[in-house]
Amino acid sequence: MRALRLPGWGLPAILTDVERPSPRDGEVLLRVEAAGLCHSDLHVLDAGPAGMPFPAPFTLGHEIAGRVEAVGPAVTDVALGDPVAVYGPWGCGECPRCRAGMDNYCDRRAELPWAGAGLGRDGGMAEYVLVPSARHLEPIGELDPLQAAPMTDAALTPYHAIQRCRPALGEGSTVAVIGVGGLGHLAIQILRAMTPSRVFAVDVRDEALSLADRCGAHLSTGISGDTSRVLRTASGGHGVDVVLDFVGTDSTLDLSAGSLRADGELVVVGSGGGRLSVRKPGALPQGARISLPFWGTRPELTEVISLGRSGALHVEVERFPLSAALEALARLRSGQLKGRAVIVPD
Ligand code: FEH
Ligand code: ZN
Ligand code: ZN
Repeated sequence: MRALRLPGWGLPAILTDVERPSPRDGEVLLRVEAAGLCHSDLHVLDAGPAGMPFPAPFTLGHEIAGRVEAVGPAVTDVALGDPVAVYGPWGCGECPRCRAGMDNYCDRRAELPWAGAGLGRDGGMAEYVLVPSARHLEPIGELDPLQAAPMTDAALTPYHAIQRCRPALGEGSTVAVIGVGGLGHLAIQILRAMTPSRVFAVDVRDEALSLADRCGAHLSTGISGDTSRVLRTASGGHGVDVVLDFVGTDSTLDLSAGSLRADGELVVVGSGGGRLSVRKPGALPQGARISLPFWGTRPELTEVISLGRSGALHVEVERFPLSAALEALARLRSGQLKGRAVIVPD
């Protein structure tokens, strides 16, 4: 079968043929219908020879939707042909976190030779994908797989981040969404669907700010030396209650700190590698809380797919056949994508 592979750490991705896997005890084989492309795939490809804490080669793709093609012995909770989305952060399955459906915070992460689908284990940028357990499969019903696949990360990650700071997102609150890309545009929709908070979108690109407006942002603004003043003014002068930083660079973290209300929450979602000094006195306001959420939980994926099926979420998708996956990677890297690239086996 065709697959987009990382052949080894520090090597470029290749489109190649690999053997189609067969499910063993407890495993499920899916025929892939869609696989989302994420900035983290670039981090995987750019990890260099030292790589990440799991071995290569493997097939890329951690945002997956498809249909059950075959099941291994003892698998009873899915049937052939079932349309499903895949929960991507596969943990050990035995620790208290995994038992609570929080594989994203598995206690044994450091011991595992993988982080999940397309992350040390073969992922979904292929014709078929092997899922280690049916517990990772979420039924999607009539939801378009090209919508469902990116929701497993691009929607699940902001959903998890938002759920963790819901108490700060009540009536009269304000929230800044910094970075209106694959995750940010869904964050705006989730905030509008689930909270009364007023949403301020920040991005450097005009087309991203237009997307923010379409997604329901109450205000959208570019990034300049004046942006924290704009956000402070829009929030009544005291700063925003929550900042969701989907970029995470030095400049966006500085902007976040300068825009946050006292006792506000700074949520760093983006892996831009930026630094922010945490000291008193310092750039952060009194009472500030900082969090670095990662992906989302298995129960939250059920909630996200339910939001998707209700029509409350719409993913801006740019479709690519698997045969053009390397072009999709190039377009992601050059910042030319409008929305989330989704790879479809051809
Ligand atoms: C996936 C794998 C590794 C790092 C970060 C990610 C995110 O895309 C998950 O939301
Ligand atoms: Zn991702
Ligand atoms: Zn675990």
